[in-house]
Amino acid sequence: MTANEYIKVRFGRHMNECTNEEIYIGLLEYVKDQAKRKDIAGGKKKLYYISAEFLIGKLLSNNLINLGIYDEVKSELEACGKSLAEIEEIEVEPSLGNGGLGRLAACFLDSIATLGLNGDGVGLAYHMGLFKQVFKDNLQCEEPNPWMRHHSWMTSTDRTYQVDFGGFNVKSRMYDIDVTGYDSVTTKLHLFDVETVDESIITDGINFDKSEFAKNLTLFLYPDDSDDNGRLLRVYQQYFMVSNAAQLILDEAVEKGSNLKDLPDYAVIQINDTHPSMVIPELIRLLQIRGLTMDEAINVVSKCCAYTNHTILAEALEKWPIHFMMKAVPQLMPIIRELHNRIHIKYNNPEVDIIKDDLVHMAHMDIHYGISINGVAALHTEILKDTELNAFYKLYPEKFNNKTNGITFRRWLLYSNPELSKLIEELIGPGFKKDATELKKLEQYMNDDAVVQRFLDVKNTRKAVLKNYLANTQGINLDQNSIYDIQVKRLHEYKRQQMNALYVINKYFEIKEGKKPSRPITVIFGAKAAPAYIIAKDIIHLILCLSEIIEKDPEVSPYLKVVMVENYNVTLAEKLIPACDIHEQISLASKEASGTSNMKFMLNGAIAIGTMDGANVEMHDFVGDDNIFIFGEDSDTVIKRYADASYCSRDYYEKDANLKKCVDFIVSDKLLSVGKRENLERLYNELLNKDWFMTFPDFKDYCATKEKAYAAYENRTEWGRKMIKNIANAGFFSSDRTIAQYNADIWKL
Ligand code: 26V
Repeated sequence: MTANEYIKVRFGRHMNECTNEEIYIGLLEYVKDQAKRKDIAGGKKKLYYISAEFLIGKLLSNNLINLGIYDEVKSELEACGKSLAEIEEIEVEPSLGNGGLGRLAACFLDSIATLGLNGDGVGLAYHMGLFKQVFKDNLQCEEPNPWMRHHSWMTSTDRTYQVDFGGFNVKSRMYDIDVTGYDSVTTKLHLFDVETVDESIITDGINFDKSEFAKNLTLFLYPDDSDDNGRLLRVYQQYFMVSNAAQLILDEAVEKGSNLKDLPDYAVIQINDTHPSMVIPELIRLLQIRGLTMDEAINVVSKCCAYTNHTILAEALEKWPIHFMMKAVPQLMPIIRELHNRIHIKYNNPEVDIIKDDLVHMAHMDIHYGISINGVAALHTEILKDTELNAFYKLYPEKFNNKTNGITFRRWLLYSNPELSKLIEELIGPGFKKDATELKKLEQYMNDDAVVQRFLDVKNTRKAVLKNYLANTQGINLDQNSIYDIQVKRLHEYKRQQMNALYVINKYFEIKEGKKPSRPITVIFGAKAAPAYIIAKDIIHLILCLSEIIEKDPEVSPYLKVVMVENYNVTLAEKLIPACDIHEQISLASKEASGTSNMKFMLNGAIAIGTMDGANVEMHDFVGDDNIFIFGEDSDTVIKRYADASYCSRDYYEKDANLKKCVDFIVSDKLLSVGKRENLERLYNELLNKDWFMTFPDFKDYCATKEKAYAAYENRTEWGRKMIKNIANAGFFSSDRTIAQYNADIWKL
């Protein structure tokens, strides 16, 4: 049955008599139906990828592509005078992640299904997701995002569980989303929810009564840097997630014939960051209830679990106070104490204890009682081994391994950049769609100027698409002839959006002084700040104020524009990334575990300005000095600066007149005329007295490197060659490669 026929049966009318909303609903049901007809991945052993976040983005087009019916449905729509793009506008993006960690989980699901592996995702169905960002008076405000009220891809299942907390219990229900592999099988994303959640307890903005856990368990996704109040709720959420996951895992194993002592033959569990770590004691608890001894249960679970670390930021490594655990999940504490005691006796080394100062160190539990611990880029894994987790590395060198992150090329090339995809296919054939390393064949065209020009043309096409999109959706006007210089990622001081903002100030002064750039520059930001992360919100305020001042200044605005897109999400990323000329990957070396937008930009022919951090290091290895703009201090220098506490930002400020001028501008009358004194002064003082992520030492080099990049851009053909070099070498960063490595080294499905 075609989509058209399906819709006719569903609504009793031909597609061209239906509203866009009806067509969307019809297509949603049609695709669900088509997905059901695909084989479901099978096998004795199954992977459970447990994650608090799955930032899956819109699914209609993605599923159409993976099911191989995209072109067919697109033409059917066109025949009725409709475009798939306008139907897609109806779809609401599920808001189930903060950033890279959640998007990675979504890319992984795509690759797991595409490789035909027997693996499902397990997470939570947050009713309001992460907040929706709106700008008012140049400040970020947060609003609930009721994405679930719209027609969604979730299907209710009959699977329900009881989850016990201290003093009460709830009944959960599992909802499923089909994960379609590209020309392959389907798998599932299981999202658990609880029927007692009460959306009416939300007061203003995203505030709600945090004390009534049954009413708010799955109400919101916890922003990565929240208040203390929310932290206890976070423990409840995590336990709710893993108790459901553990019950599902055991039930499915038993259904397949497991006697539970052989659980490792039936299940492998990837713990995505420490958020699902309680699955270890929970499984041990449930196995004991089902008849295993404590020794047996610990032994079995220790062979099933693997942990991925996504950050070295100490404040992000979860340590839960025992009194939180005693309140939320008292039944787990005896087990965690037992796990702790065994380690304490065995190693007699406080550094590797699980319980320290009445805090439960979740990562420590994962490492002791798991088969694997991996970092997410080569440099990151080395830093874990050498410094942060060195004591553990000495105990278990064989457990440590690297799995450099990846992205799914279906979404980030085939779907988001069809023009580029088509050009590549014309040049090297369709093989790259299944085997990303085939992109390497593009290098043979680097000296063919006519082909180079076609890559530049595709970029221009995508710049026009972005221009139209931002004009229509956010009232933003871009100059298509300008350089699109983009930094999109969560707002965090270590990612150093503030350094990019200081560069903008520097450029503003240059233009004022008559030094005009040879081509207009558009600096585009997209970033949400955690609601309680004050300085991050101040940085957003600075950027929005700069945007306003420059826009209003006729001397500067023809040459420089600052844009901060509102509510940066997957859908916006799909428009921004293909249109980008230069992307900013400017984290303080050693702090960005991997980064994944860097890979998406590279694949789309944008050139990076970046530090030797995260996966940038591996990108640099592939393309060489001429095809990426590297600057700044390296991770060894930075780690040493922290170790000897030698950094003093004020020294740099006093010694560098240009830097001083830029920093002082933050609290100038000009900025205060559009901004808030409290916010701007706080940011100014933070930089001057602390600058914990060391923007000042890298600032000069950063500015010089940007000038170099902008100058290089003017040699259009040379620039086009750099683009091809980047695209041709992006194959390594396919999540198909990453997942194949997880499977070969850890999961062994
Ligand atoms: C969490 C927290 C929690 C509270 C304090 C501040 C803070 C800062 C960051 C985080 C996020 C940690 C986990 C995370 O999202 N890591 C990101 O994972 C991506 C996928 O592996 C990776 O590409 C990014 O480099 C890494 O930051």
